[in-house]
Amino acid sequence: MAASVQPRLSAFAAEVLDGLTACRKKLSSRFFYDDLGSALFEAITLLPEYGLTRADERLLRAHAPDIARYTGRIGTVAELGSGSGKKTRHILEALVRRNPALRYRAIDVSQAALDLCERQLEGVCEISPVCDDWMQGLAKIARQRSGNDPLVLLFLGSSIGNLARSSVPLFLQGLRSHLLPGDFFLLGADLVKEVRRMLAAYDDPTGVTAAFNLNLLARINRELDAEFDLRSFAHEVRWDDADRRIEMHLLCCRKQSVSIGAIETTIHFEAGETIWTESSHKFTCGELDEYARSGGFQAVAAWVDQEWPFAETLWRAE
Ligand code: AVJ
Repeated sequence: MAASVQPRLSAFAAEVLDGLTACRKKLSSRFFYDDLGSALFEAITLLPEYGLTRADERLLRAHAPDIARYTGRIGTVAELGSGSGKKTRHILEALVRRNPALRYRAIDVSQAALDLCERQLEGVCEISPVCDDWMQGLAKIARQRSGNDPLVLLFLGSSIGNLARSSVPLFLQGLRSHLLPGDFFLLGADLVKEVRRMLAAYDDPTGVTAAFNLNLLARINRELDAEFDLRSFAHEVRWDDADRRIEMHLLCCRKQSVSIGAIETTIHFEAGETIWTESSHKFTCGELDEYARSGGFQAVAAWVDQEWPFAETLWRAE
């Protein structure tokens, strides 16, 4: 009999197989952002309880001229994740004044996200997006640099919070390896604040964040031919004081088995068992300064929002 040809699993299918057959079930928060998930995240940024995005934008709007004063004339602004373009506009407008030939290079795996961002920022400066994962996209930009003007790398919105704390130094060293001495790194990071406020930011009463979390199971149903009954799972949010992070879980409310066609597997759940779907770490300013050093950067300046403790920190590559 001819050996059957096993189609290679997609990254999502491989993650679902790994994560749901582990002894503590988990799924990577990377997979939240399909079209519906991205739309739900945009809705989250409008929630009164989720102060993070507004704090980030307030800081960039208020301090873009200060940031430009520190960086001076810049040739390229690169960004990890394209975002909506709304926050980045402030930085680009301040920097293009010092260099009309400024080039903006957003890096994202989603072409749709890049298209949207490009439309939002049309006319501000030259835009050339890079559709790739962060590290490879940055490597490409490093190879294609021309001229002697330094580069500013943006990593906004506390996306860094999704990384495990222990993996942050290596991640930063990876970024640093694609930069030259004199380049800059602008990092937006959410700070530790009252537990009550942090929990509310991830557990809004309208249920938008719950929908964002549950959409991960809906996505498995849609893309991997599975039969999750979404109504038997509940959104759960925890604060881990030791690791200073918000955790999101999907709590299984009854004992059940769920078949997932694309990976030819049935997953068993006990009542009360959870799937861990996200960690959002929260930082202190001192900790961010230490990260700068561990990554081969020197902390140059930091701005903190008064309404919603959130930090914008500017580092220079050593
Ligand atoms: C986009 C990763 C910064 O962790 O706060 C929002 C995602 N998750 N609500 C965060 C998110 C639940 C967000 N980041």
